[in-house]
Amino acid sequence: TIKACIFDLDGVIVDTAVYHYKAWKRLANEMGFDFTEHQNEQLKGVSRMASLDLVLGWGNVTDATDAEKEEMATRKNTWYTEMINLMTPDEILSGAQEFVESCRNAGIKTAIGSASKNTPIILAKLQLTPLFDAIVDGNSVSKAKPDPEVFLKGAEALGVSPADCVVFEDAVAGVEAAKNAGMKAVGIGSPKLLSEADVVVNGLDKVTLEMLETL
Ligand code: G16
Ligand code: MG
Repeated sequence: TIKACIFDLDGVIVDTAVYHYKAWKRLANEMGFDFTEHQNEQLKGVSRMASLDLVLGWGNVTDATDAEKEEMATRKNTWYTEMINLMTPDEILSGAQEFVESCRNAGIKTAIGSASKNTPIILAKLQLTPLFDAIVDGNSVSKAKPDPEVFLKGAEALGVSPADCVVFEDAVAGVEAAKNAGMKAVGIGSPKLLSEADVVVNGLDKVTLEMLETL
């Protein structure tokens, strides 16, 4: 039986991808190139520095030093956090809050497992922080998804064994990370893309507690 639900943040609880896109695009534009929203899909679930490497690759920027890269990532994050600071609970994705609440009411533990270092501020803006028993994010992990570290740390913090956890993920690398952790995975998004998941739905508004027992 399922004892814990671990939720990815971006793309599952809230759609911050649009803000990441605007901020990365601004950085690219300042450097004299551009990229598409389609390319931006590849940045989902990917850490900040790995995202920067992808963006620089699209602009054929190959000569940036580590110090320059740090400065670019900081510049992007400043624009990103300006937008994040304006977020309100209206931006919580449909059914997300209700589903997390239904888990808690059923005695199922809840955690966030995100690559984002901005997780604390995002959860605060959405007024969701108290709904999670544990928060594991980009500030507390050293290995990015598909490494299972983020979800294993979540299970450990909750005191639940990995086999009794379900992960909710919108990114291919995130579903892989859940599977690498020995957990069940519910994909949020395209069944074609997230084929490694045990089941795929298009949002938490489509998930029920009964569904969890069939995984
Ligand atoms: C999220 C986003 C990624 C972003 C990463 C790091 O992951 O999906 O696009 O690059 O966090 O974000 P930050 O720059 O805020 O540390 P997740 O795991 O919540 O989907
Ligand atoms: Mg995500």
